[in-house]
Amino acid sequence: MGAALLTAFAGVLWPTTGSAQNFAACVAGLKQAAVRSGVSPALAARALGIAAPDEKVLRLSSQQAEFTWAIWDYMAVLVDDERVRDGRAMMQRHASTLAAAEARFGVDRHVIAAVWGIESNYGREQGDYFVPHALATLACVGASRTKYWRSELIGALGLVQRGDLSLEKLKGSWAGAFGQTQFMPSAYRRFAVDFDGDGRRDLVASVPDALASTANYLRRAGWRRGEPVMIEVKVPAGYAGPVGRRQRKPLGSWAGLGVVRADGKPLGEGPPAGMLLPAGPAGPGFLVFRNFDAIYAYNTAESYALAIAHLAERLAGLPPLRTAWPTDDPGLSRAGRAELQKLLIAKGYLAGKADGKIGPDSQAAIAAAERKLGWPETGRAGQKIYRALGGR
Ligand SMILES: [Ca+2]
Repeated sequence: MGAALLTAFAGVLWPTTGSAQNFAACVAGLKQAAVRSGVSPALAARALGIAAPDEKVLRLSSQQAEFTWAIWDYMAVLVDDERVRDGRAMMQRHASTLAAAEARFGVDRHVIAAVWGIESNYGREQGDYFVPHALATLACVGASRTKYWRSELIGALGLVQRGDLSLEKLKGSWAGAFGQTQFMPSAYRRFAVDFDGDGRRDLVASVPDALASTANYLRRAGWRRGEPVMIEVKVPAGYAGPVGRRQRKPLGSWAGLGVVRADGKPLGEGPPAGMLLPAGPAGPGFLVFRNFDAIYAYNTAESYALAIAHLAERLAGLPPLRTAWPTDDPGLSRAGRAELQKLLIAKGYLAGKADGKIGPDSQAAIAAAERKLGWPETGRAGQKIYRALGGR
C-alpha cells in the first residue's frame, strides 16, 4: 500500500471559487455520513474538526514514485544493505511471531518481513499525516476518486469506533495508509487480525498484529504455501520472446527459449512463471510465479513487487542481483543519498541536514551542481554526480 512510495493519483485540483466554504460543507457532509455508518457524533466531531485541506497532501498526490523513478534508483533505495541488515536483526528479534504467522497463513516469513521493511522501515517510519485530515482533503478537494477517499475515511473512523485503535493512532501516509505495514482502512477492516490476543487489531503498535495481518492479506490475495516468488534469470542476447507477469509458461518452455538462472544453475522444476524484463533484455530478468502476483496485489506496481521479492531473497541470505542494471549511472542507497546531500551542503548547493531523502530542495541542489559541471540538469541522485562532487 506504500508509505512514501504509494501509487498516487494525479489530477487533484483546487476548486476555483469558494474553496473554504466548499471544504467546510464537504467536511460537514463527511461527518454526517460517518454518523450514519455508526460512528458516534463525538468521534466524528473530534476526527473532522478541520478547517482547511492539508496542502502537503495535495502536493504529494500528484507524484508517482513507481512510475517516475528509474528501476535502478527505486531498487537501490528500497533494497539497500542497511535494510537487509536491519531486516535480519528484526527477523531474529521477532522470530517466533514470524514462525507463527508463517505456520498459520502459509506465507514465507522473509516476504512478510520484506513488506514490513519497505512499508515502514520495520515500524520506524509509519508516516505522520493525520489520516482523517489527509482523507478528507482527498475526498473534498480531489478531482478524482472522491467516493473512494470518502469511503476510506469512514472506514478509518469505523476502526476507532469498534475499538481497534484510538483516534490519535491514525497517523500514516498522505494517502491514508497507516500502521507498520501501511494498510488502507478498507484493507484493515477486511484483513487485519489480532495476533497477540489482546482482543484488538492494532497494526500501529503491535508487531504481531501487523505481521500476521500482512500474511493474511497475502494469503487472501492468492499466496500459495511453499511455492516460490521469483527467480533471477538471464535471457539470450537479443531476446524477443514473451514478456509479462501473467504470460505464464512451464519452466521447461523457458529453458527451451534459452533462459537460464542467473546463478548458473538449471531452471529445474516449479510452477509456471511469467517473464519480467524491467530494463529490457540487457538488464536483469526475472521469472515470476503466482506468489509474485499476491505481492503485486498489495501495491499494484511491478517495481514494488520486485523490490519486496528481492528484499525477501536478501533476507533469506541470497546475494544481490547477479546482472547489473543497464546504466552507466547506477542508483544510490539511502546512505549514499545522505552522503551526496552532505557533499551538496559542504559545497553550498544545499541548506539543511542530510537525511537521505531526496525531495524538491535536494533535486534543485543536484540540478545546480549539474549546471555548474556543464551537464544536463536532471536533479537525479545517482552515482555520477556523487563521484563528481568527491564521493567515493
Ligand atoms: Ca492485538
